[in-house]
Amino acid sequence: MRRALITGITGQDGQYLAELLHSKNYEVFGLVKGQNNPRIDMIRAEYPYVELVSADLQDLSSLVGALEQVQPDEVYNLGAISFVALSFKQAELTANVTGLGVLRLLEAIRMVGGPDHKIRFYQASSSEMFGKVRESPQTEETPFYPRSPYGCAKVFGHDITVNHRDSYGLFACSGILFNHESPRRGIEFVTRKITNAVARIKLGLQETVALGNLEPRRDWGFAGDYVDAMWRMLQQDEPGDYVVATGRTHSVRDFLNAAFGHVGLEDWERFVTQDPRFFRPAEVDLLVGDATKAREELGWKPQVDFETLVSMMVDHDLQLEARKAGIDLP
Ligand code: NAP
Ligand code: G4F
Repeated sequence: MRRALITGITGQDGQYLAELLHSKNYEVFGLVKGQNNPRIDMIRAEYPYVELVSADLQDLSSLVGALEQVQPDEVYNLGAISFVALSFKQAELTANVTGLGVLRLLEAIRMVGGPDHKIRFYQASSSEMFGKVRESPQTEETPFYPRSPYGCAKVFGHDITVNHRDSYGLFACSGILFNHESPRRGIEFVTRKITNAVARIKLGLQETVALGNLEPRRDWGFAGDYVDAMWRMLQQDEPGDYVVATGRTHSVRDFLNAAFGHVGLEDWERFVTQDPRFFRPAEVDLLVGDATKAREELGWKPQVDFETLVSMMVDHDLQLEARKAGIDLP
């Protein structure tokens, strides 16, 4: 059995990747941080096949210890401070975890993986690195222009991954993933914030939702599709960097339209207010990716389109919120 270590196991992608690797007969190990992390119980209950290992991306010796214990064939580095808005308020923490954390993990792999560098490494890079985009659609060759401390940290993580591949011959891949969502998406991100509010408004549990800028456009895909691309990258003969995207872009306004429309509330403007607290010091206005390389070399293409994704998330939140409120759905 192959052994995989996932950092960020408690996050959205960590959960989908654990399921995928388990279905492929891997032994799955998940790195968890903290002394009484409330999300550990959720992982134990819902993913009982995942073996948990304690470490932190801010602590090199803990990463060396985790790798020595697990002896993985593959390491997927999904752990990060991943919320762009938070990165403006906690920039140093973000640089430390999201940026330097990648270097620490790569160095730990060099130490534990030995001269043969048997451990394959995946880095969760981000379309946020393109920031103020230099061209559209964005490809693996598009220059980076990050617009947030998070984006800057991800650029460092990407560059140090490429550097360790070039310098030490590590099998290290960087997946430049565009936004991907699901019912497991954190409630702080705009898609889930909207679908949860739509469900609660439809059920009469909430009157309005306060948002920030409605104009930015994102290339939104389904997280379950995107973890498959991560795995495919580590099965290639040679390591490389890949854009993973749908090639379609929608505004936050479009997302609102689709989400409220799904429950028959076409006049969504009356349920949405705008609050300066949710605007960012600098915005990424437009992201749209060209995943030709992933399609041609990995045989990857997205299975879930934008409309299906929105419906899936709204339906999930309707069930969730109705159950919590003791409401019987028709
Ligand atoms: P997420 O739900 O926010 O999960 C982030 C994970 O990082 C959590 O498991 C969190 O653990 C862990 N983490 C935070 N600080 C850590 C530390 N100091 N040491 C170890 N682990 C730590 O993120 P996601 O959406 O699944 O995304 C996965 C990765 O892909 C992230 O690196 C993200 O930046 C990147 N990415 C995401 C997207 C997207 O659209 N989802 C797009 C491009 C790239 P706790 O639960 O214990 O806090
Ligand atoms: O959902 P978001 O917070 O995602 P964002 O900033 O695009 O970042 C996500 O995708 C990146 C890939 O490009 C990942 F690397 C990153 O880890 C994360 O997963 O915001 C999307 C857009 C932004 O333009 C934001 O300004 O929605 C806008 N927005 C408007 N009102 C809002 C809100 N975003 C949030 N979170 N909350 C609002 O109330």
